[in-house]
Amino acid sequence: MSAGSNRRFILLKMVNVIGLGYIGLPTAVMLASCGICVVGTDCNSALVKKLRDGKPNFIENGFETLFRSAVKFGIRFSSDYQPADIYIIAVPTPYCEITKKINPDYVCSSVGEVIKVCPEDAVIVIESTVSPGTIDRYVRPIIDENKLKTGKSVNLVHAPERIIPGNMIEELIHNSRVIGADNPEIGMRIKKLYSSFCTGEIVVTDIRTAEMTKVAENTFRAVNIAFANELAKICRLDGTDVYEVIKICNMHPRVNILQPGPGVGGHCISIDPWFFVGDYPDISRVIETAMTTNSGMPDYVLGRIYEIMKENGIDDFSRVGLYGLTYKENVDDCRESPTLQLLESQKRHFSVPIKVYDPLVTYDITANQYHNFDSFIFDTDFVVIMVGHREICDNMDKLKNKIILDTRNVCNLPGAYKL
Ligand code: SAJ
Repeated sequence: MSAGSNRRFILLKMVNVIGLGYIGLPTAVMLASCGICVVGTDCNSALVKKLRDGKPNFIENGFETLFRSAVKFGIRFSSDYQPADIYIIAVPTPYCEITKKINPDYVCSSVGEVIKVCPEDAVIVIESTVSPGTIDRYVRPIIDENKLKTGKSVNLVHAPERIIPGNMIEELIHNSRVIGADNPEIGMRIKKLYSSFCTGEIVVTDIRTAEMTKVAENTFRAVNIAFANELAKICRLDGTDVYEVIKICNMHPRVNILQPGPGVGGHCISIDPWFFVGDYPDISRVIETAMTTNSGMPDYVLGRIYEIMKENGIDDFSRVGLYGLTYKENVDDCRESPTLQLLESQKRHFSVPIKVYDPLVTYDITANQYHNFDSFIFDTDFVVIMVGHREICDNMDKLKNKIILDTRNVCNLPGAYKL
């Protein structure tokens, strides 16, 4: 075999995953654990170094074992884009808070870097969530312009992920997926790649449909949560227990209401639905209202805190504590966290920041933050459960003599206030 054909052989087996965050890294290690040659690329060189030193950067059930297996299979990490046969781009897609439209800059700059190093006919798979039409509007022109300049063609695919933080590895294996491709043959090739670890059904469709399904799924969940939040407020005024109401409603074969909470965080449900509002403002009325309802929940909780303080004769915040900083239970991710939103809002009204503690946030992220559960409990008379981490569920007896506002319905101590 000549050097050239040997190189081609290596390239055919090579996947370069761009962006080693919550989606890119698990996907990269999963592929590598299946024996596929993978290089993970990230612009954060400190992260690359950590990964090279064998230290994964987040906690997920089963992730550490998978990471070790990927290392054994030879996964590599780099700050540079690599010549490869297939690229999987999993970089963030923020939105503009004013226009509510997607900011595709990270995706576009990654694609721009990929086309500098990729061989002819490489496949670029966008895994990042994008608003419907983003690939045609922003990504395709980069590919087309490059083809005009260099004559090099590349194939575009959109394969949005569906995994849930907290159960990522299980879901990576078992969830069904969608793959949108211009060319069905390329779609089938990428389906085969994902089938190396995914046992769920993989539907191949066009790019536009794949973009739409991803944003529609997250929007459906956001609207359902908003309904639960609104119902919680209605039940409160009506004097009924919203959790009991939802439990009974959900026994109906065609009803499935989600749970109310202190707000919606994370990088998906709290952002993706805004893409519809940004692009279709006149017809996304239900979605816009739902998103506004969800974003108003941290303030609603702050109002409840104030009411409960008044009822119990507490007139300053120094003995009040928020349990939980992450956006939901048993994950270490604080992006768009309802607790941080509540603290932000509280800062505008009162000078002393409320005490706060989260077992999974070991670094300082806000003022008055505790790193020890017992000291936090000792220093507070009124505990607001913002996140139902396993730790608090297993130690509820420590809250026995406290005033409690339970925004997650995890506490059954008598007298605990609910949303
Ligand atoms: N929440 C509630 N009530 C509920 C469920 C969730 O208030 O009944 C809150 C959570 O506490 C959290 C937020 O909503 O603050 C979002 O959490 P989540 O568990 O609903 O969703 P994510 O953001 O962790 O993951 C979602 C998932 N999408 C869907 O279920 C449709 C996941 O499958 C996607 O892969 C992910 O978004 C993504 O990356 O898009």
